[in-house]
This record gives sequence, structure tokens and C-alpha cells, in this order.
Amino acid sequence: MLESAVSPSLMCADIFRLEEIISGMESNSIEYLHIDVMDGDFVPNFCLGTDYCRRLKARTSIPLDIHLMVTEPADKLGVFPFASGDIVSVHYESGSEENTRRALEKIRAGGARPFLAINPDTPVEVTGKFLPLIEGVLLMTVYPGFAGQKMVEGSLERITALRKALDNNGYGNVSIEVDGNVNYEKAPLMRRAGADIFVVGTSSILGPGDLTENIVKFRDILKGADCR
Ligand code: S6P
Ligand code: MG
Repeated sequence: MLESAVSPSLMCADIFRLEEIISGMESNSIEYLHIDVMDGDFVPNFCLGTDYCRRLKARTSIPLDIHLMVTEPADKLGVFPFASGDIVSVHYESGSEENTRRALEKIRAGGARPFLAINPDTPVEVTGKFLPLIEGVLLMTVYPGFAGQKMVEGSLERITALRKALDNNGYGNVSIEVDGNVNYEKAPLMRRAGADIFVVGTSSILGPGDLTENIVKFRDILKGADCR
């Protein structure tokens, strides 16, 4: 079982409290900061961007986890300040297979960790042909575009199937990152199904309550799932 990591989705963080929230992430040794980039084309919404990533990189040493929800990402990667240790995800559905492949290669060449993102309706089997190029699969458990949605039915079964396929084919070291409605009840089920990176937003850590208490609670729940 890969070690678990938490990646709070900053589109869910109150911009007027961002400094305090980033400090809270640092004092709690959060593993990644999830940045949702939306281009209004691949998804019907716009969100965060290159300057946001750049300012964050200058402010904190927590690795970024850049989730690109943009059409044909390969030629757009140059404007993002990713570096060694960061995760950069591109969507299988965002363009031609050739473009996706090129984007993943560019992410690797830039020193970051290439992840392939897949939408809830995309069969997990499509990841097969990209496995030598990637370090992880970002498995969407909601339709990309908006925070605050409900998990799509069948998501747990998809995590189980993907974990099994990865392990059986010699790719046990490939991460499964889950994104969408990762709450305190579903996170342990996702963990047991084989997920190891958890994008957390309004449903848990960045929902109501104190940030540190929420992080401690979330991690305790994950740890409990490891023991069973
Ligand atoms: C959705 C985006 C996600 C959300 C996250 C929000 O397009 O990729 O990263 O920001 O899912 O968390 P929650 O708990 O509101 O679903
Ligand atoms: Mg995301």
C-alpha cells in the first residue's frame, strides 16, 4: 500500500484568508497543494492560473499539485512554473492521444510528476497505454468543473478496479489520486479501495470548522483505514 497524502484544493480556500490557510497547511505538513486550472473550454468554468501558481511557489515549499482542465495541454505547459516534486495532471479527454502523450513527456522533462486525469465516465482501462509515462492517475470522483458536488456512483468500484489492474501489471508504485467529494465518510472507503492521494475541499478539510482540527481528523480517519 502506498503511503497516503493529502492535497487540499485551493479553489475551495477563502481568498481573503489565503495567507492564514497556507500557513496552516505548512504547520500541519500538508503534502501537496491542489490547484485547479480551468480554461472555460474543456470545462464550463474558469479557475486559477499561472500567476496564482507562481505566487504560491514563491510563498511556500509545499509541492504543487496542478490539475489542468484545459483543452490540448501540451503546448500550454510552458507557462506553468512546475518543478521537481510537483504533480501535474492532464486529462485523457482533453485532446488527441498524441497531445496527451506529449504533455506527459513534457511534464517529466520539466522534472515534475506526470499524472493522467480521467473523468468519471472514462473507462479506467484507457490508462493502460500511458502507464510507462505516468507516476499516477487522477481519478475524478465528480465531473470536473466545480467544487461542492456529490460523488458519482460507482467511483469506489473504479478505484478498486484500477488499483487491481495497476498492481497486477507491475505498476504497484503508480499512485491513485481521488478528486471530488472526498469527505470523512468516503475517504476511508477510497483508501481501502486503493487510493493514496486525497484531494480535499469543501467536503472535509476546507469545509466548516477549524483547519488544523479538520486535518487531524482527516488523517486519523485515513490511518484507521490502513489498519483494516
Ligand atoms: C473539480 C476540481 C476539484 C474540486 C474539489 C473540491 O473540478 O477538480 O479539485 O476543487 O473536488 O472539493 P469538494 O470537497 O468540494 O468536492
Ligand atoms: Mg481538481
